Amino acid sequence: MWETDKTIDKAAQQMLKITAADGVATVWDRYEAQQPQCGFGSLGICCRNCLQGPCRINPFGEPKRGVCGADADTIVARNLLRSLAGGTAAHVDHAYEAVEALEKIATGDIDYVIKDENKLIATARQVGIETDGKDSKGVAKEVAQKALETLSGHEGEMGWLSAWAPKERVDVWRQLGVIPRGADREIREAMHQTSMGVDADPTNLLLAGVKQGLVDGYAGLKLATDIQDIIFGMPQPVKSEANLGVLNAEYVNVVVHGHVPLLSEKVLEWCRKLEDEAKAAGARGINVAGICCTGNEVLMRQGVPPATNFLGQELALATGAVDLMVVDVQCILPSVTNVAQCYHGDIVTTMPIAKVPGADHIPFSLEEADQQAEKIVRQSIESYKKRGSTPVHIPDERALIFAGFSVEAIIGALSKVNAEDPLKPLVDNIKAGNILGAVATVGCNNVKVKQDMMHVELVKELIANNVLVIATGCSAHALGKAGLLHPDATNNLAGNGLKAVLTAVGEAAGLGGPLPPVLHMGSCVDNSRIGDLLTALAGYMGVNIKDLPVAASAPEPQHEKALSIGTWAVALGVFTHLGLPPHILGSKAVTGTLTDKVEDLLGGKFYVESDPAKAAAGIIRHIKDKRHALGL
Ligand code: CUV
Ligand code: SF4
Repeated sequence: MWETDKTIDKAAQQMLKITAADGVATVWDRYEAQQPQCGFGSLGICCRNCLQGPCRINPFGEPKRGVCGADADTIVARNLLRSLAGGTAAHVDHAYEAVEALEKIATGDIDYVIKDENKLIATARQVGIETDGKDSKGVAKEVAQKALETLSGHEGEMGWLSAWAPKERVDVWRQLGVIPRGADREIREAMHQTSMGVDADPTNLLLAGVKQGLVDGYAGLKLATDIQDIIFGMPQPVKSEANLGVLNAEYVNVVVHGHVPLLSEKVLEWCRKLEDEAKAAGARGINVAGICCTGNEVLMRQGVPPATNFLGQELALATGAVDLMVVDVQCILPSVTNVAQCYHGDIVTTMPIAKVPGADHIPFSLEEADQQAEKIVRQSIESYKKRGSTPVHIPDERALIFAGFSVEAIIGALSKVNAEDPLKPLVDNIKAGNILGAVATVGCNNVKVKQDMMHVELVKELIANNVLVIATGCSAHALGKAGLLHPDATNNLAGNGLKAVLTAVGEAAGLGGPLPPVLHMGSCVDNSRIGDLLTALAGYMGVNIKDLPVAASAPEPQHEKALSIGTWAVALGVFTHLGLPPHILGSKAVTGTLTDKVEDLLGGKFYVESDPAKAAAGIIRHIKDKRHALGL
């Protein structure tokens, strides 16, 4: 049963048998072909930042220094800072796309609209814009202007951070000298700082890493979420289904994959508009499904079913039922074109910075988004016509899920229990111990971990112990496929205290049953929603975020983005579990700082544990300690 060693997802297991029988390589095969992976790289003690290298440090003896004299601590810290800058750049560039769209909406140059005026006004006020007597386009213009300062301001404290971060945190960060200026300046500085012959001080490099975490949190995640909510609307609870069984052989199947909803929302619109053309081509209609975080975006706001998470992207194509996969940026395996060629379906890239050999490229622009989305959807119908006798294997696996839990939606549900004071029922139940604490599970799949296993086993253990779980990213996908985004999981798997609370809230909110034990809060950039929730909870309880009985976990982290998000969480004061170590173990100093000493400075730290039961125990121990310190 080799396929059960690779993934716990039953649909993925079926598809792996098919790709193996057909001799089509997947991410798991390529991982095997990479064994053994380089020990120096794994430990982070390889440097190729200048042409005198590459230099490698021998962890067991000589040489202890690179050609220039850099030692293991310097090299590890420098490599980590570069990774953090890489992850941060990805989120900030994503946020920039949304800001640019808002700016062009304000000037009337594009066919997007403002869907959530309330969020626009609330955002404007929070960042210090006077809104009285201004129309929404005028306000949008000023919000976009402020956002651009956060992205590219060269001096002063980052506006989006000042507007949203709790005062206690700002003081801590100011003391450490890590409050960022504009995002672009900080990312540029990190690249400079890590270039040959600049910074050799591991502590200074790690503090610069904290700064990147703050850039990621405020100029990446928070800014992207805020602007996307303004343009596409605030998520509200939706019902959907997850896993490859959401593909339908009788329909034209379009898969949206990547991260930025500017394109996927338009594609969805055009799939609805061109339904009749699909029918004329012999299909029953057009079926849209999502992969990775753009899948989460259109799930949260439109109920589009997620087909699979990161490790399943090739397997979706191997069903033979995907007529077209349209991608934007991030987490796209270059191998998708090869798999599509072996089975069926067109791969369409859309962004100037993300092309894949063998794919069709239809450049996306805000000005011509409609024409391009129309073209893409038409191409999917043409591709459907060519499906012909391609064998189609769609695993009969799909789980019912609930998603769309923005902070506003959660408060909305709680206000059905207490309209005047919606956070009171939640906090009362935390204080009474019915809810032990809360954990956010976030982030990716990683081929080094059996797909979804860490996410699912960890969360089952947490909810059985009355820990409320909120989830985003590929973690939410994993939990959805495993049935944990559904009220039945509350009834069957949650501890009695948690079950009682979720049932009371669910019934008051008119769901006719409990809320799911895991609340799906969105994509990776929507981790900002988790930050907002923690800020609100701490404010309500009159304590600091670092004192709350909460934790974060990236059980199967893969992308540099997961590291920058995790660093932001630690900077907020959150105990942050990683199911795999980053490439830092070659420096005892760096590892010791991040998993221990940093707690004295920031209140949060990293905790690495790859066994789900042990990780759950470690997280629960932390939550109990925090409860104890609060006198609970
Ligand atoms: Ni942004 S970053 S594998 S899609 S969560 Fe999924 Fe989420 Fe990690 Fe990529
Ligand atoms: Fe080697 Fe120093 Fe150059 Fe890195 S920067 S490759 S350690 S000489």
